[in-house]
Amino acid sequence: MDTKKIQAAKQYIHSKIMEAPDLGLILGSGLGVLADEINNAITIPYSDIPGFPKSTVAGHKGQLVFGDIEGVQVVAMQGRFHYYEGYSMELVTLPVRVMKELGVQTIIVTNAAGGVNTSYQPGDLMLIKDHINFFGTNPLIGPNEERYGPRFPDMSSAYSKKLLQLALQVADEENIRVRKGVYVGMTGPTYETPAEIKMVRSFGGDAVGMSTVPEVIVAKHSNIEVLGITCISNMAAGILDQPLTHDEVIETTEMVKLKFLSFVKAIVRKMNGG
Ligand code: R1P
Repeated sequence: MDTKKIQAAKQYIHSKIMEAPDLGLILGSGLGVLADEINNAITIPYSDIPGFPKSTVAGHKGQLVFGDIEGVQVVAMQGRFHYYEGYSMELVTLPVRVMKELGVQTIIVTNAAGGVNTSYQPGDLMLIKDHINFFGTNPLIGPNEERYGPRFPDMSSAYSKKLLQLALQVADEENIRVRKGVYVGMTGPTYETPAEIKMVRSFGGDAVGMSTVPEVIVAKHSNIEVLGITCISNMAAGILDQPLTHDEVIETTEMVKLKFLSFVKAIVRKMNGG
């Protein structure tokens, strides 16, 4: 882990912001609209931050937005980095390390993913109760920095049970139907084959995507509490007789954006005691 890179990014960001964030928001494909809801926003393009890579995927703007939502100081990643973009696991997860350095204690990680559970429908929101790491690698491989966390981190509750309960309660109060399931992370950039989806389902996966798992591993390593929200953007391969496209992913997230926005804002309000 390149601690100099983490410190350089932190110092640059510190010179630009007024207040340290408590909550981090990692916004998935087509879900960056949440950052537009931030009050008193200070926007920092990734290209200005030392060591930060570029966002290359459609639906990922490529900037950090600081400010407040529902009275909570947040930093939102309007666009994330994916392993398939050719970035190392270290770079994919660099923003999580930087968030920790800036004082973030909780992260809401979001993504668009294919529905593997056949009872799901495109447009559903799924709270992540657990994940399966199918990347074939792990962002913590390499020398361990004890200052951040232990060599062998416990992953038995990577997704905070407390926050999951809080989100379920909010869903109930706001009358929003949510699912609760297991997110399976694979490298991409190919969408999965029908045979792979059958395997994922038999392994207990409910949704499949190409992100989130590395970020959550690094967050958990440094003792950040995590809530995960997936937008089911399409059904995974082999369920419907139609090809999968990223355009469809973006279209579905556009369709559910109001539900997604009001859900996350209500969660933040509740986290803040509201
Ligand atoms: C595929 O359509 C893209 O959408 C999802 C997949 O992981 C992949 O990057 O993006 P997010 O996980 O960033 O939401």
